[in-house]
Amino acid sequence: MSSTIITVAPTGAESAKADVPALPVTLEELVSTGQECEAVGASIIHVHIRDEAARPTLDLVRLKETVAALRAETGLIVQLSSGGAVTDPEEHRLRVLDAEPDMASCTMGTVNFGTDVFLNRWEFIVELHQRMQDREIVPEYEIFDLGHLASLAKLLDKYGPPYGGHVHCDLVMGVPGGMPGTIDALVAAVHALPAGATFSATGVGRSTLPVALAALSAGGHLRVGMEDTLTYAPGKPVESNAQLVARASGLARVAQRPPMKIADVRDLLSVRDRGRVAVGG
Ligand code: KMH
Ligand code: ZN
Repeated sequence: MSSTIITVAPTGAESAKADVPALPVTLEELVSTGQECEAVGASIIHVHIRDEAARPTLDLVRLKETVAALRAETGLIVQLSSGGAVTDPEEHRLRVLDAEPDMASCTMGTVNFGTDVFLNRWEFIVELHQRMQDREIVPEYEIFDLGHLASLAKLLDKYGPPYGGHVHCDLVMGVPGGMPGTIDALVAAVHALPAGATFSATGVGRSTLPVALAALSAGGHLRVGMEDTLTYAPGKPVESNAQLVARASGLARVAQRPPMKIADVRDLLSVRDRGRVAVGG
């Protein structure tokens, strides 16, 4: 493995703009964030959007505008979150696919999420997986806990591989209620990946750096961003998503696995070229 996929998750659904002024919440902020992150090594953008009051939304019109704008203004692979916020109903989460992103997340099971529950029923997961197969959207299987990899094995066995045939997972580590952001947990998860799968990893909060270093050592890829990390160093708030991507690119270079070119990421993950659509087009 010669280079590193860097995914940026710039916004998430959990932080409030009022608390985190640097969080990109408007379409303009998201596009400029995408451009800045692409310039310093990101190849995939994992997108949660906000409404006019900066609250999380899965509004389909806004999602379509977002996909079109990111395609027009950046070269990034656009991955929409089908996870949304813990309060989003299943039908809204399935509807995300109608925005025809390049990729979408597909969380492989229920997990306690702080004091909330991020619910992902088996039947819902199957529906999401099958709709992505039909629409030729590449899933990123989100793994919050080791048992989610057992569910992924069962999903692939019973319902077949995703569009393009390649399996890519993202280990989301350190969520209170999920697997811890430790090297032991990462190694256990890597051992349980489907044969031939690639993975990225992200460590929430303080586990960001240990998880990134462990992922690189284990041949994995990186996800960073303000969805997962708001503190750059003790007492130092993150200034921008590009700051986190630049640090990830630096780590990848030190590991002699520099950021992967977007065209190579498309090939590796079998992401379809849906063409560039003009904003508003
Ligand atoms: N916001 C979390 C409840 C995903 O994007 O697919 C779910 C999440 C996972 O962020
Ligand atoms: Zn997300």
